[in-house]
Amino acid sequence: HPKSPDVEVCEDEGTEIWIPHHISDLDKCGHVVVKYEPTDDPKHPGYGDDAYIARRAELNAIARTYKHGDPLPQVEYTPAEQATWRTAYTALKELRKDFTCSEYQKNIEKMEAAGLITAERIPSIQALSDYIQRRTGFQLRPCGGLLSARDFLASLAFRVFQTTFYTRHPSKPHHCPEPDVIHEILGHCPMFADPEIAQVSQEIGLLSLGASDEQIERLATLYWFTVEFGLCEQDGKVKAIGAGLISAYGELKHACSDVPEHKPFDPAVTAVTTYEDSDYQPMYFVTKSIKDVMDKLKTYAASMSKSFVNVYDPYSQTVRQMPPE
Ligand code: HBI
Ligand code: FE
Repeated sequence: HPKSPDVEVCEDEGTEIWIPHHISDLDKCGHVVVKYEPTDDPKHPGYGDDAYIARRAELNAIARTYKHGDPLPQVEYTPAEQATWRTAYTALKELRKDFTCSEYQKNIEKMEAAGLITAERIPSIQALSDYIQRRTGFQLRPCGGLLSARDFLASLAFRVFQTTFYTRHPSKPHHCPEPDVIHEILGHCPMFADPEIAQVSQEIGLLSLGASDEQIERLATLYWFTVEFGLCEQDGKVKAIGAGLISAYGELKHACSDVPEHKPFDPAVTAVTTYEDSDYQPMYFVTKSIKDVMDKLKTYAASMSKSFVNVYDPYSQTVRQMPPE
């Protein structure tokens, strides 16, 4: 089910919504939402492809057995999956200079120079996780598909990013209606190596812990329009900061063109804007910088009605709920 795994009364702070307190509690935050799956969506490129569906299910099943502290699964990708990766990677590399933000370019270039990301094969998720952890403390853990927004956002509070392992369908190497490993690696990983995006992501995660369903919806929308589909101004142009754009050949060019509407990022407006998750966005929010996202998020957070604030202690990898000051 899409909500929290179970409901407990937290005696001292009075919230009735279960939250993960320790990073290992994320083992209970893997609830999958059925949406855009090849099994039941005729628009999914893998619809009706039994071999693809079986492979996707196999990789999701491996992901779901993962427990905090386990080594990440070392998947042997097939030659066909490697070919899909190569096609997507090569095409996106061409667009990088013109359409992605400088933070992305700097980080992916470093990862390429270190031999972590190459055209030849799908990178090791463990090696990427180790790399990102050294830069921003973010780590990757496997998940079995699209998660409930509550579970997905909760992990961000602990600087953990839930990562899918299956690849997109080979007939559509430039697009996938759901997250896939190519989106995670090319879209998210280099951005999670950026300290400011890491901070924005964790902040949204912390705000989500113990939040009402309505607040979760707003925070998921903020995440969607920034970390996933955000644009920023750089060198007098709009450039992608969002992973959903950076990893999608068609939508990346569309987003930075004059076709869609561009509005200034303002959390109070952005959080209540409905988004398109089955086609290109008709509208994108543009921020001055990633730091500007963080500054505005802080102001927005102060306006949320909350009876507690969540504080993360990185030494114990624990979240504590404190009375607001
Ligand atoms: N689950 N695995 C996964 N990946 C996502 O990007 C993701 C998700 N669940 C919910 C979700 N994104 C969106 O609701 C975000 O806006 C939070
Ligand atoms: Fe994503």
